Amino acid sequence: MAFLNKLFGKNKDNDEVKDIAEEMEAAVTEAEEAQPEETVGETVPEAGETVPEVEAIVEEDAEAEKVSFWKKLKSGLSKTKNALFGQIDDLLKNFVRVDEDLLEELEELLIMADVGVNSTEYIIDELRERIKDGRLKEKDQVMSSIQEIIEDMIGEGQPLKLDTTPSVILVIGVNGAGKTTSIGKISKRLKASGKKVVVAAADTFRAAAIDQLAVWCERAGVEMVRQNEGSDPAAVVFDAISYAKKKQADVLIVDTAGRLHNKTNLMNELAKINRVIDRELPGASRENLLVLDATTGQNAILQAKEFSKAANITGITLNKLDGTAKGGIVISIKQELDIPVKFIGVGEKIDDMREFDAHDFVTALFE
Ligand SMILES: Nc1nc2c(ncn2[C@@H]2O[C@H](COP(=O)(O)OP(=O)(O)OP(=O)(O)O)[C@@H](O)[C@H]2O)c(=O)[nH]1
Ligand SMILES: [Mg+2]
Repeated sequence: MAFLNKLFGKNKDNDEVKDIAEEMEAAVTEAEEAQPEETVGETVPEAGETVPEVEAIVEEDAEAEKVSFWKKLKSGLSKTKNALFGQIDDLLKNFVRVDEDLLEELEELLIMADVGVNSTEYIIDELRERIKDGRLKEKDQVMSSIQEIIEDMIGEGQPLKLDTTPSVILVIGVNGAGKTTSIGKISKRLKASGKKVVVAAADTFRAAAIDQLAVWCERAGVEMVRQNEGSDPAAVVFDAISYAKKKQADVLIVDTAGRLHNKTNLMNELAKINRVIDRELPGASRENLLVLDATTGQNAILQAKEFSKAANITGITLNKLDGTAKGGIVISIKQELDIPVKFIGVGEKIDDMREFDAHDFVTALFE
């Protein structure tokens, strides 16, 4: 049943749909057994044909998934919200007018909440500007003004650019930032959108790194190319590129080590992997995703500056937003690095990641 396979591929973990699909498949088999061949064609939808009831369930499920992620995002950002906006709320209670004194206190709060010095200055200057031109008069407009300013600062989310077959996503970042986990999550999302994904296990340094990645690939239902621990990561990437070409994969995702004997080794290794990709896949769409751990706050900015020396970072995956009060780092990233945040992670499970949406993010912080 091609259309049922298609359905499973589209939503592999959807037990409800799977159950219904299985029931339908059983019913179809029964019908096939009971009836002559010619009449079966009339009752069984052809590949690609829509089955309205099942389509509706798939849509409902996507909606439910969206709602559950929104809840996770909101609860994940609650510490940041309390640390930052809860305090702004308290601060506003002590002020009657919107004046320089209030701005000064606000400035301190924003800096304390990991919004970063430059971003804070920008926000305060914008507020001052709004006070001057009369857009901000009452203190109950302060919060919505900050919300608007932050949303403007962060800008629109930017999707991955994966135009060629294969395209390449190189995943880099310090150890423990969540690279391997993110690869599992991203692979699942890409697969669900119909892309064929191959993953290269190019973190050959850490014991068990390859097996850990294999588990994530299994969960995501994608193939992985591996060599032994200790082998040359660039050679793994070379193999994986050949395999991706042979299999006509849409996307090759490369896991890398977060720690080597020293930083220079790490950066040299990344540069070498980059050269292999450039040589073997000239003209391919490339994403160099830097994975950052939101709980490290401003330190994440320093990491980004360091990694920028080894690779042209095209996007950031910001993980562990759940349970940190340092979510304000998103604002700093945009302001200080001008690299788009492409994904955010709010948990350890395979569905705990989404494409970054500035409006959703800021709304979750303020609502
Ligand atoms: N709470 C939470 N934990 C996360 C998130 N993303 C990753 N983690 C956890 O962070 C830890 C490290 O994740 P990995 O994916 O192994 O990190 P890595 O960057 O591959 O680490 P190395 O391979 O050592 O360089 C794991 O325990 C993950 O479960 C997230 O969004 N939220
Ligand atoms: Mg890893």
